[in-house]
Amino acid sequence: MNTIVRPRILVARAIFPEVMDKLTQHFDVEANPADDLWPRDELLRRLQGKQGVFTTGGERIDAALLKACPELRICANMAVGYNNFDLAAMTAAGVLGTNAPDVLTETTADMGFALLMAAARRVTEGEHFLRAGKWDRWAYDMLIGQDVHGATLGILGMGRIGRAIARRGALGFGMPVIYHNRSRLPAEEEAEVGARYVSKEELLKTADHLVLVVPYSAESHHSIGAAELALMKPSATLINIGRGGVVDDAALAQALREGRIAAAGLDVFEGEPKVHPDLLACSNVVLTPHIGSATVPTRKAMANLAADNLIGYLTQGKPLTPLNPEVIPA
Ligand code: 8YV
Repeated sequence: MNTIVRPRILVARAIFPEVMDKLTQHFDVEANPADDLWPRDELLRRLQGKQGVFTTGGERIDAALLKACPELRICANMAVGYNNFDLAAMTAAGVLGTNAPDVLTETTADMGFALLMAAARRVTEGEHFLRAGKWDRWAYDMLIGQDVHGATLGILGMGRIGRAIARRGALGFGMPVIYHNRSRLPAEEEAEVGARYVSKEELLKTADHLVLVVPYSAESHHSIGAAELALMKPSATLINIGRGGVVDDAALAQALREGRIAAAGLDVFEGEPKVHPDLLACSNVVLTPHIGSATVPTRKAMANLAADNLIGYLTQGKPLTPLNPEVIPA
């Protein structure tokens, strides 16, 4: 009698039970229900003999890991960003990488706007003030901030999420929208999202609210540092929903402390989950723990997409959102 050998996969973090159920219909699954953060050597050990791994963005997949796990064929990230993957090393090793694009675009754009509004209108600062029992009278300048409607919205990084933010600003808040990106959008796309292309310098000098949606890479490291912050208006706000490391957090804290920009809203940090102590000490920054995609429907859609990539590739050779399709056997 023939026994069908099912592919073996590792799910590196705890995920939705229904997604685990779907995976176990197709694979022998080693899971992590306790949601432990496995040290690298434990991840390597658990990956032995596995053909696939479900990652969530925190697990580094590089040449050394791939060499130590020769049976691995696919790493499916439950994130649109994949700076945890050394994609060149994966391609060289013939290992497929997949990410989770599109399903989180609108949710993450909502979060960008939430941070923008909270920072500009000093929402969390106001709440802390109230809870601390400091609200004992009206004052003409109590917690006055900056307008969002009609102000100039700047966007650095005009991918899917950048375009969704542009649409919100232009259509919902009557904001003139300017952007800078490595490559300029075609004219019809610019018109559709209501955005005008400018140089990075003009973006920094002109934006009232600047939203960063840039992936992290050696090239984007500290794209916003002391020199860039110095170009911004003292009334401006800076929002980062892209990746930590795109902003020099120490330089930003100094600019906020010295009032060289008005406020910031940050969902991502250099070296997260640690947050620079100087940022923690600033009252004019809204801080959230990397929750840009954290809604029930969106996190379920991301987990399902990662699972469907594993199922599609390991059972039929057909992943949904491959990053290096050149490794897929013809
Ligand atoms: C993820 C994200 O939740 O998709 C991304 O790139 O930043 C978030 O939506 C996070 O990366 C999981 O680690």
